[in-house]
Amino acid sequence: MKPMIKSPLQIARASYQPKLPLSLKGNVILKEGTATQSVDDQEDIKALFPNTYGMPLIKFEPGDAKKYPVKNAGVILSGGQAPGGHNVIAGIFDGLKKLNPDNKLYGFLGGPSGLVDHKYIELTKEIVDEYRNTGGFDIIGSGRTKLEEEWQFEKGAEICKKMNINAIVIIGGDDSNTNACVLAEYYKQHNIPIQVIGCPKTIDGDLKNEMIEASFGFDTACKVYSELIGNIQRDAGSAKKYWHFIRLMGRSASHITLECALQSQPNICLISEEIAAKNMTLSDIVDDIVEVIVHRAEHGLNFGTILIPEGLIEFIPAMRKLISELNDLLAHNDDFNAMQTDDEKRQYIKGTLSPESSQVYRDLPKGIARQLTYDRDPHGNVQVSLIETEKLLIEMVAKKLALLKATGVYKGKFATISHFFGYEGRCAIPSNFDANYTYSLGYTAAVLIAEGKTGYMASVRNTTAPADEWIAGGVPITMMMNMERRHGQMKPVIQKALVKLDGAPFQFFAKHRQKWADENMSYIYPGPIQYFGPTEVCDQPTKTLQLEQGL
Ligand code: FBP
Repeated sequence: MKPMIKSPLQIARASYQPKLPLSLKGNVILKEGTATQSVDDQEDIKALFPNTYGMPLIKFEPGDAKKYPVKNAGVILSGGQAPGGHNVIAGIFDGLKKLNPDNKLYGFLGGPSGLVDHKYIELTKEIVDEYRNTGGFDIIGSGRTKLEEEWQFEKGAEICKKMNINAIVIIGGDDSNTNACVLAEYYKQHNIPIQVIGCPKTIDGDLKNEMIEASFGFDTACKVYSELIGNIQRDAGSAKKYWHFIRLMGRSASHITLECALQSQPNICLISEEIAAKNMTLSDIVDDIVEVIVHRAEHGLNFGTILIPEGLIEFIPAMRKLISELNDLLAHNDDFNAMQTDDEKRQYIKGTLSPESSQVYRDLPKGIARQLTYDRDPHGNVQVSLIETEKLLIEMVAKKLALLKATGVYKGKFATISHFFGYEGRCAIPSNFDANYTYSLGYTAAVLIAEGKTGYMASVRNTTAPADEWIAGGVPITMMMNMERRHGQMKPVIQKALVKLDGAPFQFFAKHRQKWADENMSYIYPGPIQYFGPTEVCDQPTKTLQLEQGL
């Protein structure tokens, strides 16, 4: 293997030894709790998962030395990159080797398709050492193939049998872990001796619940975005001439946007879940933004920052209706596809939508309306994440301000800059929190494998305390499931965690946002992630986690 050329930080970071909970430092004993239940729809989930439903929670504690038989494992990285993925793999590797030095770890290449297509490598110490404490998923690559068909499960079983692989670890978000649960159930039901363990990954922060405090990568990604927002705020407050509209990744949930607001204190922050709860229209949102801009202008403050969650559009009820109608209308519509000009297409859409949606469509800036009709996924659906909401809002706010200027209500200047942050943080060098958390999750997965468990997600809790006091163990994946409608059918899925409006992080934000909107500069400048130095600078978990845990 050709050694990589490394930066000084990479070299220093390579020798960082991630921290483990006390229970994982020596020999481990498993403490099992009582039988569990799914979060909702218990009867349906129980019927669909007869072999993996109701298993107990597992907690690790320090125990006596124990001999484990040889177990080989295969690992899969699934979905979008998240800082810490390499450390999960390092944790699994070190854990397996400690439990039995003859254990082997394989990596399936390019995501779940690697299992199905039998593309894999053996992860040796030499390979793993190259990737310790680094960002990215490049050690084996990731992919978005969904593991949900029986023929895929059988292909997976085939390669595991051939390579003598006893367990598969799936590192992914809610959908990938749902599929991990289905796979575990399938193998158990068919007496195929392959265990399946899940691991909670996603920068979006929407895979969390009572037993899973955070998905890994959220901490690092939010810290990177917050640094950038802080820098922009310092610039805004220095130049005093721009309003910065900043859209942040996060898919549907607004956790990233909320966390960045808690870390940087912008003038305005939109939270999709609140907008849906208040049944707000696009024009209500624009009015709220305009009010802050006008008020600041009255005090000579013609600058500011606005944070916008990626999924905003889908949470505005009228827009959601429009998108759903467009999906029905345009998916595989040959007549529409045959139309030659934009104008012809626009007229067709306006004339065919329901009167309410047609009005919403007419009110949209032309560029955005065009995006809604042209950028479609392979199923013909609108690709909501590609819609440049920050530009949409700039255009609509500018229009409104121009009207107010004409009537003399607004006398300020409105110059704007738009940003979209997502890829800047997904592969960042993991923060100490994520480096330790992911390594512990990987190590936990190794112990669950050695102990013969399947259908569990690795869990590490009490993470606002020092790592020594973290509680490692396993949570039955069925415990996180409920039934939801997907593509017209009721399916068992892990319940997605959206921002809770009665939760402490949102409540803190709601209490302070007026002050952040009005004051000249109540900004916070978090600065770059620090890897070496005092613990209060280097080891802080997210504000979301701190507030959720009452700190
Ligand atoms: P997952 O972790 O759920 O895969 O998503 C992370 C994410 O970064 C989302 O925030 C974003 O919407 C999406 O991936 C973008 O993915 P891609 O780069 O594949 O389009």
